[in-house]
Amino acid sequence: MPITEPLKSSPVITRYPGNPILRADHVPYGPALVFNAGVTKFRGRYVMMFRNDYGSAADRTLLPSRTTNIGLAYSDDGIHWDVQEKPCFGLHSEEIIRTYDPRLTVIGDRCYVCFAVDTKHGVRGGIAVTDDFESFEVLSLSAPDNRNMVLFPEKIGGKYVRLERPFPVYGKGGKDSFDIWISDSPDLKYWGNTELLLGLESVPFANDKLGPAAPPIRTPHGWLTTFHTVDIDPARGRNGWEDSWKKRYCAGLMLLDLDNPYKIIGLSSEPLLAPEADYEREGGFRNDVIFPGGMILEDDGEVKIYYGAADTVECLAAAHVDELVKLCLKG
Ligand code: BMA
Repeated sequence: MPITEPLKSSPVITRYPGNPILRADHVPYGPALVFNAGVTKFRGRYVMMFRNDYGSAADRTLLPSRTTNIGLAYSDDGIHWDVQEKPCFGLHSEEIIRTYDPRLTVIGDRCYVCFAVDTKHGVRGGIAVTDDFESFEVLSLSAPDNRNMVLFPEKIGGKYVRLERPFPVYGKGGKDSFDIWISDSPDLKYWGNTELLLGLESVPFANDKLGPAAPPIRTPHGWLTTFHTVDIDPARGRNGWEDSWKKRYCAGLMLLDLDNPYKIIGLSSEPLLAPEADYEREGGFRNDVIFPGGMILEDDGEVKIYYGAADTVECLAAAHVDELVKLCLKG
């Protein structure tokens, strides 16, 4: 059933007035789109790994789809970015088509990157580690189809924990209907204890699929984490560069138990962010898409949320951590 209610962003969150904070023309190697970044604070500065796709709205034979790099930018304030000269990461082989949608988590003194990999035999979720954003060691690649992985920033009960989103098409009768799952690992290589965390039916503003968004942050009340939600309406038509785009992506928010993140202790029944701003709704490759990939808790309680908008630009919004927790607990 299409979602007929208008979807609005929560009043607790404010978009940065200078959005977008990163666009294709900020990047020296000429991509068409810059979006879906992972962002964290690492060794005293903000670091962003962003997705950049090549292509053109004008030349329809060049629609972006399979031509993706991952670029790198640094910042002292989390708002203004110094984009590095070259893309920094991507797996390359006969089998691999592209690497995309990075998410960054600092654990101890190392930075871990979760990413999606399209291969000739399905979509895999990968985890790599880096100390300098120049060399990366790949620690694990999942079985297909799985992606949208995010790591918790510390071990819980002696184990690493990740959220993930497999897409069991066959088991769901051949249609999209995807949920968020959770697994743990002793070493970030071998993953198990996999359980369903959040089913699509629990989110009133989604009817198609969910996926983890930015990696969780610790609060005294629980692990706070965003997720993306998708609703589809077959009546929607052209809404971007492609002939047809029927989906809308919003951001949702939930709170997980600190000692047992397999347990949801709060879930907002309304979107945290729904597409409303021009740069989220118009002129993009795929309009009406909000795709958070980074969340940073500042010392004063401000939470910065970084998100890709319309699969075209990277944006920032902020809220106070207490307000976000309240939103989850209110239900
Ligand atoms: C998802 C992913 C994201 C993208 C979104 C909207 O399936 O491919 O990278 O932002 O679709 O196109």
